[in-house]
Amino acid sequence: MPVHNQDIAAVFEEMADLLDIRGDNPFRIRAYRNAARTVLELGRELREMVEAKEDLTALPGIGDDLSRKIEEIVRTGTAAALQKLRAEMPAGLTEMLRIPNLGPKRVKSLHKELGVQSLEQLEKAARDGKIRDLAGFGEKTEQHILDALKARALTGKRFLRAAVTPYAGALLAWLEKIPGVQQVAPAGSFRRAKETVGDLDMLVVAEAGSPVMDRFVQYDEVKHVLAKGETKSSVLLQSDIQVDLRVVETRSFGAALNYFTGSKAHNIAIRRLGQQRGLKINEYGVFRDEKYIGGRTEQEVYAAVDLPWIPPELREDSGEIEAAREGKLPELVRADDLRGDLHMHTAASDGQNSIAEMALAARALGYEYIAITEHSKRLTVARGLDEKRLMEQSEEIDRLNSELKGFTVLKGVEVDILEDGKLDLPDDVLKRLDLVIASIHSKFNLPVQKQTERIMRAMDRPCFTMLAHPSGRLLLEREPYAVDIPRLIQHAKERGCFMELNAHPLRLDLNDLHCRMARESGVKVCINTDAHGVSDLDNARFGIGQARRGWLEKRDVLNTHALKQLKSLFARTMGK
Ligand code: DGT
Ligand code: CA
Ligand code: CA
Ligand code: ZN
Repeated sequence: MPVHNQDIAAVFEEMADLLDIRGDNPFRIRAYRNAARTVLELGRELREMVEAKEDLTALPGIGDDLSRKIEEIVRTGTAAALQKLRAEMPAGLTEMLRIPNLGPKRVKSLHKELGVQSLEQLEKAARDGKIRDLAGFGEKTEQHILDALKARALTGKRFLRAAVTPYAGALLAWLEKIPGVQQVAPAGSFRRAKETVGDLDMLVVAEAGSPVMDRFVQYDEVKHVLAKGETKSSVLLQSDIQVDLRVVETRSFGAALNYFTGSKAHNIAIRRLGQQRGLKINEYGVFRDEKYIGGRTEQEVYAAVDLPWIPPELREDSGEIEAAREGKLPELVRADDLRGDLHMHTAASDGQNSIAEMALAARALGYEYIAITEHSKRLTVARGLDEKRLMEQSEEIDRLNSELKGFTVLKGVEVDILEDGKLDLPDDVLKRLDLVIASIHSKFNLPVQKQTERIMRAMDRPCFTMLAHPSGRLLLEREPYAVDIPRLIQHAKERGCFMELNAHPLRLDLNDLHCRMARESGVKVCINTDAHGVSDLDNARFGIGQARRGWLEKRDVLNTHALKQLKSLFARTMGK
């Protein structure tokens, strides 16, 4: 891994902290802190300056000693002096520094006065009420420490995007109403539409004197305040979701939004493009020779490095920058491109509503068609349909269609793929339907080759329109089964059938990479909600987010097509 300026600054910061805890010479400590800042704000990579044998002592605050240390860090990734300091001090002290509200001064006094040298001892001291009596602490700080330790135990915990969405919406609306607040935006993985979110990042532009931070930490849903400052605060909501809020100036809004939207890899790549042009790009703006030249909008940031604006869902440094440079960014599919939903259940199997109720709800969303796709008989827990009940349902759909104007209910099924790759209903029954969705609900543990071949055999049956939830994963709950998705995509291409992107927030299956693969192979992806009730139809938006992360355009998505076109695409998959 090449060493970046941030890495060098991090070494100096940690050295300053450790020296501070040890009670070292304040001038020495300040020298390291200043050096860290110089390094961070430098518009060029020190690594390159070292390679070019440039004189680093020409930089402000960098003397012989620091210049040698920079060379050492570039060469080895760390500094022997830091290793020595770490070895001299209990490891727990460094960890304690990462707790918001605990700076070197406080860590030092916890260590000296109470003998605390680990997070466990810190927690015990706080629980025993020993910390409140230390000079400079108090009861409130003691509680903050306990809260932060709890939050720390929770970090690593992730939330479904769908679980944080209502919280994000409510908080944004509430922030907007605070006096002096001019602009509010979500950032981070949430804005990139990742299927799971570690914490929520929010950005605010506010006039000077706006009470935004005071109000933020008083928000109803706040359980703990983890840190509160003028430009940055963090809280834990009742739901245990952490929210980081940053307040920025108008002229920095675009630059900050770009920075805090990430991903980190994308940021680093953009910043490097800036460096190549002699620009410094950070969360405050775009700078040439310390002079602000832009950053009010994200467009200004991208324009500074000769790129068009890049949609957040693509910002993973996985080819989007090259595509942007060549003018080949995809025109991503949008929610209002969808014309229907082709996977849903009704009360006939394990759903909650009637066919008519599903149809009316879908029409209210602006759709032109839906498909009813109940489970097949094998799935007894879901009251799967046998041939007789399926044919009865067909008649009900015919009756309904004759009443509905400008809206069509298609006849489908979600048929189980049996262990040998046969389908759970006979071909002559399936043939009478408009489409056949097939999926796996048993034998998840087959070896990868067997599982893949099982599904390929199913695809080769005379009636097979699309494979539903292809990997079987349940986010945060169940890993995908072992299956070779690229091979399935290839087979779907040859067979002329389709892949589902199941939009259920727990599934989002296909994943983004496989969506991209399907697009590149020319296999259309169908965004289906798998709704079990009318309110589930709304989940399509999560499928759209995932499709966009997968670079899909309107034409790559099956259910953006008009009914007529759809029917001819289906006919080929139904042996017609
Ligand atoms: P998450 O919360 O784990 O789902 O993922 P993110 O992407 O929201 O990550 P988070 O909350 O840690 O940080 C928000 C954004 O801030 C991240 O996407 C990029 C930016 N960021 C954070 N730390 C760094 C860093 O060390 N370097 C750079 N270049 N950007 C960073
Ligand atoms: Ca985040
Ligand atoms: Ca964050
Ligand atoms: Zn289903």
